[in-house]
Amino acid sequence: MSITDMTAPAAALTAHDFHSGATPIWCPGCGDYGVLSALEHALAMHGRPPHEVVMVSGIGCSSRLPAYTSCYGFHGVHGRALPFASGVKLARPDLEVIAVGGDGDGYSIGGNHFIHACRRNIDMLYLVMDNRVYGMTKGQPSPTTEADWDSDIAPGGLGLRPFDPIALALAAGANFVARGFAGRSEELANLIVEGIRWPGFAFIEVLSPCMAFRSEAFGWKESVHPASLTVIDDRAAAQAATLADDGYSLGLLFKDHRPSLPRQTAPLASLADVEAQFGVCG
Ligand SMILES: Cc1ncc(C[n+]2csc(CCOP(=O)(O)OP(=O)(O)O)c2C)c(N)n1
Ligand code: SF4
Repeated sequence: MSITDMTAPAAALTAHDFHSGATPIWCPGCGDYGVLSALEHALAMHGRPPHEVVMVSGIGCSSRLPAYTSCYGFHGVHGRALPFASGVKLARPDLEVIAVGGDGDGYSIGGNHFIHACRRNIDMLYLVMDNRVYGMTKGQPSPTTEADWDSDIAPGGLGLRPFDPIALALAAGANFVARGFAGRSEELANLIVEGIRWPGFAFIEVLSPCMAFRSEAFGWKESVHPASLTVIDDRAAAQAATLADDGYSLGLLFKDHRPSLPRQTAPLASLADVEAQFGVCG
């Protein structure tokens, strides 16, 4: 490399730089295409190259996303994206860590990890593509499915009350809580950049319709609307606004400033370093 090359400013990144070249096998019309596009644009705007970004996922259609990006990726075990992502971030705080997955992955089998990730506040982005159904395993209801959602697999509906992931995240202590929509890719990209740059755990619930098992979710594009406000540093007010909300408000809903983990910025050398981070005694 010549001296001129070494001093030349790095070329601006584009969304294309974050594309792996693998063709997604998602169904035509799946909302996850919009999320992938928004994420690639967001990463380009953020400006860190693909080799400095780690994408972690569990299992599900949505959890295939890391393979479609050129970043480092880990497609792991169902419901375990967050513990793995936490380990990566604690060991390599110099890397940008993004965990992704579906509502089944993150709110059912991974629900416990979700609660504790909100509480621990490790610096990473968690993007949940919520289609209110298990897409990959052919349409079982998830924790966000409406009680009366009728399908071949659950005739008449399960009769179980869904929970609101935004309310749960607030109750568990999350400090950056937002909702996006796969069909509004540009807005979602801006929200994702904000989440990546937030110094702590950033949670974005993305409404991402499953066309194969919930084609009525096409109608979500008529239901979504901008949130009337972002609540800052007042968790009780944010919770009250969430409980009064119709569940389709988009944008940054809450942010609160609280110190995040890890507190060091250099890569950790050993398990002892990780234990010291968490105050684990021998
Ligand atoms: C331990 C374990 N239990 C169950 C499954 C079966 N399984 C695979 S994906 C999935 C649900 C996926 O739903 P979601 O996370 O909402 O993703 P989507 O496919 O809708 O994007 C389930 C139950 C599994 N792979 N591993
Ligand atoms: S089954 Fe649903 S979630 Fe899975 S790829 Fe098809 S449309 Fe997307």
